Amino acid sequence: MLFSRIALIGLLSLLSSFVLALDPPQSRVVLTVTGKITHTNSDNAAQFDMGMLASMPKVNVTTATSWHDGGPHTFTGVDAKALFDAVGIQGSNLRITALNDYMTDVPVSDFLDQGAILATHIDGQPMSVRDKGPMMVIYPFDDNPTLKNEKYYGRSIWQIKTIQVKE
Ligand SMILES: Nc1nc2c(c(=O)[nH]1)N[C@H]1C(S)=C(S)[C@@H](COP(=O)(O)O)O[C@H]1N2
Ligand SMILES: [Mo]
Repeated sequence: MLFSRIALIGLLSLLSSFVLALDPPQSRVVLTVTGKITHTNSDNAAQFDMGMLASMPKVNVTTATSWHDGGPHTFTGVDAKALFDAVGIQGSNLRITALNDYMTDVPVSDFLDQGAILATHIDGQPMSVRDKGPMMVIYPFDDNPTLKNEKYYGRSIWQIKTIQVKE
């Protein structure tokens, strides 16, 4: 009886580790998530290549921004909720760092309540590094003009490289 209970617990934890497991990246890592997360695929980090990001649910925001010419553009990105679930997020703040070492803190709630997205595509095309890619935080500025201020401009970080999940 005791043995079967131990066996059952062992089986369940084995199953859940399969269900929760994050596959290792197969090509160049474009995003590394660290900090307060429970699902990792390398040393204390969850690493993503473009294929892994592409396989996640997508969200769109159509808006003009101060950094993109020619009026509104449609930005497409990974559904932040899916990314947060994939890493087993345990905190409510993100310290995001860019390739140029620019850094900003973005509350998780900006993605869940303010409609911010982690954009990887503009008008259907992948965002190249010279075009503020591979990933940029985009807020729905046109839908919600109260976002048009320095607080949210400062959080609109492009060329994202790492996300550290904090308390
Ligand atoms: N990667 C990266 N993202 C960034 C910045 C930066 O220097 N590098 N500057 C931030 C700040 S402070 C603001 S106000 C906005 C606009 O910066 P800009 O006015 O220099 O275009 O982008 C934000 N995103
Ligand atoms: Mo700024």
